[in-house]
Amino acid sequence: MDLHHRPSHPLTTIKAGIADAFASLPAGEGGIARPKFKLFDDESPIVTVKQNFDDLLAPPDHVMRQPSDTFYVDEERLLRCHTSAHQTEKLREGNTAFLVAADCYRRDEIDATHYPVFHQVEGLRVFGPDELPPGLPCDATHPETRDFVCRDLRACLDHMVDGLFGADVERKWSDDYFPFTDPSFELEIQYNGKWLELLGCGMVHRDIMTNCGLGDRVGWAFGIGLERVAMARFGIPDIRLFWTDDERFHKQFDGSMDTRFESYSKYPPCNKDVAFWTPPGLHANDVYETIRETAGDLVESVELIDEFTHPKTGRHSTCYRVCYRSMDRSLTNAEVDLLQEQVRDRLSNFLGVELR
Ligand code: FA5
Ligand code: MG
Repeated sequence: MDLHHRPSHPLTTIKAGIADAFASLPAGEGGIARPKFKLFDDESPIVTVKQNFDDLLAPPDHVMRQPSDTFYVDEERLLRCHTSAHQTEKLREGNTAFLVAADCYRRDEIDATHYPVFHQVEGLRVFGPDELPPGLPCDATHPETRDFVCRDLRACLDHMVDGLFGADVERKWSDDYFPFTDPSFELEIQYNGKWLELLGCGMVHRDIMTNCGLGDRVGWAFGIGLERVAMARFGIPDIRLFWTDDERFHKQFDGSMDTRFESYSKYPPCNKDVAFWTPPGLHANDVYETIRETAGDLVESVELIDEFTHPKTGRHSTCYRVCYRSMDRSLTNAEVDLLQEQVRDRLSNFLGVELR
């Protein structure tokens, strides 16, 4: 479950892109310096009900508390359903600017954009009295202080979105609700003609600050889903692909933010070899062309795997491996056998080769 630790995995790249954005924030309003955000990305996925819900002020009847929505380990412990589960312990440990990257678990619908395991990055920033513009009280109920914290949150997240998607991407901020932030917002971006929900965020609820011994401080927090970002940024069509061991997926990613994923079929391939005596002057492209004419898009690749010249007769033999694979369905053996028969017939009838 440590996809975001695998070198060059798209989720690792997005995590790094987010960390980079928070390391390169422009100065805040009035030139106020930015703190250094510490990255935690090795927290155990098993957390307590207290960490995941109670400490975050989730009401007793919150839907996510139900075993139908969350994976419980026992009555006291569960697989975290969001990285917010680490907010209060990190605050109590004295961290005032940090990111938490981790796998999260939810019983959710399973489709192209939902998966029971996904990844989030949490971000949290605490402001002390000397980090607010002059004259603003460090008071979470003060309207101007609230406005300032929300503006700062938005500026930081805008900078992050600039880094992940470019400054031109269209964004939409809406009010949202989370028990642990007040006020709360959601950010969507325009992607492929649709609004894509990227993250939830808000001003850290003052009761949380108080419970963590920070009643005289204010702060903001956000949580962003990494799969959504990676799918949009790299053009990955299905969330299940993050879990594949297929080299055709992984070899496309090298840690660059500019990768455009090229789809390949996920249906099983079927290899068939064909060997023949090659008449002088026959070009390999003629072989490829003949096979393509016969089997069309059901051919994924044709590869020359063997060739030799007979020591006595001087005749030349070649062997090609044809990989059959449909982009949209599983091919039956009978179907592939028939295609291969047709390929063999054509090679002998049209190219005049002698099959071996
Ligand atoms: C939260 O999880 C809040 N903890 C976010 C937050 C943090 C708010 C801090 C305020 C302060 P939400 O359930 O909306 O919020 O999930 C946040 C993001 O995680 C979503 O926008 C989405 O990108 C991603 N996400 C949620 N569920 C799934 C899923 N099943 N599969 C993939 N991504 C998901
Ligand atoms: Mg949401």
